[in-house]
Amino acid sequence: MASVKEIQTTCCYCGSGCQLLFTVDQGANKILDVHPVKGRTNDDKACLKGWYGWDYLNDPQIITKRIREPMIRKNGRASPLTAVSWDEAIKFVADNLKKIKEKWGPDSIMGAGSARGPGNEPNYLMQKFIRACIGTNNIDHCARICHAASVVGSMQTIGEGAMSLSIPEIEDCEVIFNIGYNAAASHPIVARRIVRAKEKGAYIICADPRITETARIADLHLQIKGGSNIALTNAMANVIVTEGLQDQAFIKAHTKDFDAFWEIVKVYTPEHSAKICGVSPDAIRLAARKYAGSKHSVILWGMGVTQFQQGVEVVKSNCSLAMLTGNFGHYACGTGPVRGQNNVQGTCDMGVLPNVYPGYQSVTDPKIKEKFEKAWGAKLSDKVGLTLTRVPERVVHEKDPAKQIHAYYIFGEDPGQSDPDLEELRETLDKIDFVVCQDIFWNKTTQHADAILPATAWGEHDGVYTSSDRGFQRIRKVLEPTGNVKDDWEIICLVSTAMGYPMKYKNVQEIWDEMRNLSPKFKGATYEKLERQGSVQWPCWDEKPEDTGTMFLHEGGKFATPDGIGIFKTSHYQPPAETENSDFPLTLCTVREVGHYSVRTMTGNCRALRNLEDEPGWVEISPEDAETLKIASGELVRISSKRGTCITRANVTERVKKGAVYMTYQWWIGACNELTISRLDPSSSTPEYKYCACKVEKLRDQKAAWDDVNRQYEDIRAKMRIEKERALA
Ligand SMILES: Nc1nc2c(c(=O)[nH]1)N[C@H]1C(S)=C(S)[C@@H](COP(=O)(O)OP(=O)(O)OC[C@H]3O[C@@H](n4cnc5c(=O)[nH]c(N)nc54)[C@H](O)[C@@H]3O)O[C@H]1N2
Ligand SMILES: Nc1nc2c(c(=O)[nH]1)N[C@H]1C(S)=C(S)[C@@H](COP(=O)(O)OP(=O)(O)OC[C@H]3O[C@@H](n4cnc5c(=O)[nH]c(N)nc54)[C@H](O)[C@@H]3O)O[C@H]1N2
Ligand code: SF4
Ligand SMILES: [Mo]
Repeated sequence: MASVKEIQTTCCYCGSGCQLLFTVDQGANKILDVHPVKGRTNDDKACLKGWYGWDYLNDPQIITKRIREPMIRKNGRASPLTAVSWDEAIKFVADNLKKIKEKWGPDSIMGAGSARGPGNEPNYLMQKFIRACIGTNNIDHCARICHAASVVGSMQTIGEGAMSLSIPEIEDCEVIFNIGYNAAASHPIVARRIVRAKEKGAYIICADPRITETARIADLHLQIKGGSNIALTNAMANVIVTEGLQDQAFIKAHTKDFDAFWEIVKVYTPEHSAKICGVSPDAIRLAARKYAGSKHSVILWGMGVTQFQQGVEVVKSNCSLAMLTGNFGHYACGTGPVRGQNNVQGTCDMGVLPNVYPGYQSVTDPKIKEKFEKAWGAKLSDKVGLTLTRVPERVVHEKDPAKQIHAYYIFGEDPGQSDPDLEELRETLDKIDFVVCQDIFWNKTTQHADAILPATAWGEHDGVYTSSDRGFQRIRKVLEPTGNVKDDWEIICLVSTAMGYPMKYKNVQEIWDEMRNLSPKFKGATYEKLERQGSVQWPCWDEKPEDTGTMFLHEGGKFATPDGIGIFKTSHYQPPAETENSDFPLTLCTVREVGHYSVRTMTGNCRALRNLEDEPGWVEISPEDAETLKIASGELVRISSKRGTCITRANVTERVKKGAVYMTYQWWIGACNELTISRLDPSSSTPEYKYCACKVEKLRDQKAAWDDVNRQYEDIRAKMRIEKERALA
């Protein structure tokens, strides 16, 4: 008799937080069926990644393979990675980190947490390890290269960095202002809510330089020039004030600094901004009137806002637009920075950031520090730590060894694929004395590691994720892991203990409870409540069953700032750092596609998803540019910037405007981050992934180009130590 069991868990890809039901033959340790079931955010739906994205658990070895043994380089970077016992690997990591800490001090060590498979509990431990055992606040994660600008900009205006509303509320909004967000590809299950809102009569405004699916269903598509967001949002505010459409009572009761805001905004008449944005003044007027015309208006935004050096400024401007029109503090309105990864909201919640402990408690507040010192029995640093995008500065560009980063502990991230300007990143990794990778797959970063610690994947461990709308939800173990792997939390405990700061837990729930007791905002979100409710949205202050969590923030206009008052802020427009020029006449913007996910270690190893799309990816180019370059759709082309070059296929499409090309960052051969610029937003340190200058060249000998692609594919597979036959279609 097969021991067949049904187990519900949360999807491991995007922040939509869909609920999936696995049917498992536990005797055979085999998945029999997976389908979506009703959850708070997803009803009973999932996108194709939910349906098919678990195949990587079978390790089909298409682009990379699972790591099953701890590995170290016994004699420095030039020596090979060899499999060793856990004891030897842990000792090796602990000894090297200890040596570096003694020689160069705690601030010479950097840690990166993971917004992906591991979940909240191992991330809580990761920041605890870096802070209490190493003794530095140098801890960060991929939110930095993602929605950090949303956190910083929202904190400075409305006091809370997360989505103010919930995913289900979106369908009851009357006006959706969608700016720099492509839900159909990024959060398909959020996209359904946008479609439903449309069906219920909502007016949809889409500001995006491309014709996305949201643009297609929008009532008004503002096809603005890349990098011109703030000229648009300032002009919308200008129209609202000039035409007297603002909510004076809300402004008076709940906000401050309107006058300083107006000093900037008054310059941005629709006529002035129209020239910067490349849309008509009347379209801007219409957008402003519609947006201000409802108390159920929401602004949804994504990477088209944050991944610019002016990202934080646009976020502040978005929050100000919502304050200006009284669109905060009640059902179906507010601000929606829709967090990308399955657990990027959670990894921020857990304090895997250089400035805050779990629960967004400042590392510079002496009382808070004292609380954590007491709880953790360690002396903690009151100095804000390093952001991960500034690691290259502190390695390649810092000449004083005393100020350099000497060790990098990378837990569940692949900067070797996902960070900008990969040439510089590789140089950085190569110069760092000691690099640790704790991952489930061989990836581009593991190539540079001195030690590799193999972890269990989503589906092989328990825990909690936080969905984009502040919803804590359980993940559950579905399969028994195979190979010599350990849970992420256990690995961190072993390293910490070996370094002389003992950490010991029975299970993830014990870690969760420690975290809750130190984080007032999350205190009430017990495992019991999570079981009972399925999802608990923070803040949830009280363990009592009556406190079921919080659907929307800033109720009644009371903001999360210290005095409860919202602060108007915006900035003047600045062009992107690197603009088109005679050598590089096109602009490159990098985005995502629906079937593959971030660095693709996981979706690249799911057969159904691989069959949809494979290397070397695509570059979207306008018919006009393609004609000038004599490029046909499907042809291989070379694309280059000042920093690097790669081969990809041309997708000639009317969805993009002349002069601008788009790549997705999922591809290892068509790797757009060889080209991107590492220019950062000064206040959030988020890179300007969405804009740099490039050129596209026709490749006359297509056969030679395909041979090159195939060679590169084989080379990658060899580096990832794949043993299986090439499974390419
Ligand atoms: N050009 C360009 N680049 C970008 C972007 C862009 O728009 N354009 N977007 C950026 C954004 S928004 C983000 S968030 C980043 C994402 O970049 P990353 O965070 O680097 O990418 P991910 O694919 O999410 O996963 C990182 C690693 O986690 C590992 N992993 C998954 N589950 C587990 C687990 O349970 N345990 C352990 N130990 N490891 C696990 C995976 O194998 C993978 O190696 O990319 C950024 N890069
Ligand atoms: N399938 C899949 N889903 C994912 C991911 C994935 O890799 N694959 N990654 C996840 C992650 S980490 C994240 S952060 C989210 C991100 O999801 P999104 O925020 O949707 O990110 P992008 O697709 O990078 O960019 C959004 C849009 O910004 C537009 N844009 C570019 N420049 C500008 C500009 O100057 N102004 C405006 N207004 N728009 C501009 C682009 O054309 C694009 O349509 O997706 C998550 N979901
Ligand atoms: S929408 Fe996101 S959470 Fe839902 S199934 Fe797709 S990838 Fe998973
Ligand atoms: Mo992201």
